[in-house]
Amino acid sequence: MAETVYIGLGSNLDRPVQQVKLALQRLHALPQTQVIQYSSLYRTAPLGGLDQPDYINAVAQLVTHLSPLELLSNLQLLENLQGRTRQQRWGSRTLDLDILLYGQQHIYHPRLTVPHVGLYERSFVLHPMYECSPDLVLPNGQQLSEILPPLAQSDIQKLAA
Ligand code: ROI
Repeated sequence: MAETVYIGLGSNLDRPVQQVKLALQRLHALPQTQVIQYSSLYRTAPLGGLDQPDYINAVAQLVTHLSPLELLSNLQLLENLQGRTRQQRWGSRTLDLDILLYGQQHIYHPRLTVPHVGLYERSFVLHPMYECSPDLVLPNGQQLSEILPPLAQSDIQKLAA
């Protein structure tokens, strides 16, 4: 069965705008998967270790026939292609590709937790996701629009296209 999934993209190393744009292009080549749309790019203040550069974040909406773990493996290949080494928790990274939502499913697996940990609090995920799907209902039953933090109060800034 095809599922609608949302992927979070993030980079704060090695020309992050280019890293995220390249990754968005590479999503089109995923097997058994169609890219439906993606958000603008956002410049965001680092969450966690503050002694690191700002991030570029974006969200892509896909429809896929891949299972969650197949999708994860494919995304990890793309991360590796763009020079990601397993880095410190909370540290800088050239490319992060996170499965934010996989349909309305809750997944608890040693390799994968969906919805992504922190999804409900992270404005750098919620705002780009809202741009893709303003009417989205989250797996906990909440409307995305209801939990969207005010943009003015968030450390995030939409980049010009
Ligand atoms: N902070 C921001 N702003 N964006 C990210 O993508 C991001 N990713 C991370 C941590 C280190 C939690 N901080 C982040 O993994």
